[in-house]
Amino acid sequence: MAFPDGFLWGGAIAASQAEGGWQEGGRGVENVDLMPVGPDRMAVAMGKLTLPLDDTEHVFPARYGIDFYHRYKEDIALFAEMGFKCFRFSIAWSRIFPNGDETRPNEAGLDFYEAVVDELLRYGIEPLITITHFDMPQHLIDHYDGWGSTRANEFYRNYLTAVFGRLGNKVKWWLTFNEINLMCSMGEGLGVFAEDKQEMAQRTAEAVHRVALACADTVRLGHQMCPGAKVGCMKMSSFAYAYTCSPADQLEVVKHDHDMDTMIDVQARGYYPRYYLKALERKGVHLEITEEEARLMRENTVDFISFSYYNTTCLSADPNVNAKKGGGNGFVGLQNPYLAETAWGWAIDPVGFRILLNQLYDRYNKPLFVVENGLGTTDEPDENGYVDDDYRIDYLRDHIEQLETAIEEDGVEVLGYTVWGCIDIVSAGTGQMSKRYGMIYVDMDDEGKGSLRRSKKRSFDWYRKVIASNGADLQ
Ligand code: BGP
Repeated sequence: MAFPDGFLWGGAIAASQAEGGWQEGGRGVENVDLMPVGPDRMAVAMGKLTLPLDDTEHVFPARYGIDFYHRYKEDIALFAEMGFKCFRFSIAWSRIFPNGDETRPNEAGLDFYEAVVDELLRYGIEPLITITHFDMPQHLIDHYDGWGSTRANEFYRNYLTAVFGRLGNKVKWWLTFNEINLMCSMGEGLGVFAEDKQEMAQRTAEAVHRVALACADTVRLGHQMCPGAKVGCMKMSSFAYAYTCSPADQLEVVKHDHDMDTMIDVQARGYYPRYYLKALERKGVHLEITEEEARLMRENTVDFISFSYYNTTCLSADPNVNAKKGGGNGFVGLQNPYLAETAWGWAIDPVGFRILLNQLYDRYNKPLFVVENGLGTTDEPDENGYVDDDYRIDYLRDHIEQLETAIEEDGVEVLGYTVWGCIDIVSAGTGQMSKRYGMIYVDMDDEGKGSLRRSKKRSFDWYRKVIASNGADLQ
């Protein structure tokens, strides 16, 4: 059998897309609370538009999510019924440090996560915790420029210490920053803003370096404070093909990969890749790395590599290429004429999944963990809330088959597989609820209206059988 004993089948969510309860338990305001559903969402994320906290023109889904904050017991019971071995969720930083710069943690926030962990363990489900999934206390952005601040590492260390201190004896699996390559690809994602281009480049590199140090700190403290802990990094897959076999197109792919690999290379190898340092030099950016920092990074590399995989894309060096723009997670290239697409225009590419698994394993020679994969689309429930989602089963089956082949035929070492949005949650990219990934339907619309009732889709029973047979029964 391809899947090893103890393979961690399960599902994944993130705090800002599921929890809600934004003003409960002492939680502070976060950047994600100010991101509305609809066309203004990305402008806010990019710092081009600032909405006041009391804005009434927009709907802000991170404030209510799917109310996991109050319903986690009911939801975890459903995950247990599916037979989950593992459940990935993230901690909202502002539940632990509401403003981010306090010296003592908010105990009520820690209580909440400990209760979630205890509930999972009660069913024998391993928690897999993303320490930071796109969120940051808004106070740190307003008053300290986020990761642009020289105090950012001190604040983050307090956060890590509080979380590991409370959960370290119960949780073995940890992830540093979600999709760190996306988060670090623009200064705006780090809370850094500057009018002048050169200044922005300099400040972004400094902020990125603080994030790299925070990752090393996470591994160091995680190993120190959590017995037997495994700490991994998390990459947005960003897999691109050359649009044609022209060498110029292939070179575009190499450059793109460099951009996307930097933060994973750092965490896996313990130092910056030369292509990154050369790129900084070309931009006239000076990055100072002290001997102590270099040692911290060198001595605290991650134990495994995790990643999200939804789609692939294509790149061309020709600005006038006759091809349509494609959609995709986090990064947009050209449409691939060989592949079908989802309703949101994301190319469906199960073989690309196998290729990526091979590439990552060849590059890092560390175990992999697939922590996000799934189909985001609309569902039509019947009057009982049941959804006949064969299309979702097809997507998942095709990907799991390729995963199996990568393990069995290519010898890739994989620790687990968690379906993204195993219960319907709010989309990170668009803020829509109508873009659903779940095997559990949640009755709520894009405005946040609905009964929030949970009901099973056809994929619920299908996934239960997949897990029960350890991947042998995919029918
Ligand atoms: C990744 C994120 C998730 C997630 C997923 C699907 O980028 O880590 O938070 O939501 O993609 O994207 P979307 O929600 O935009 O469909």
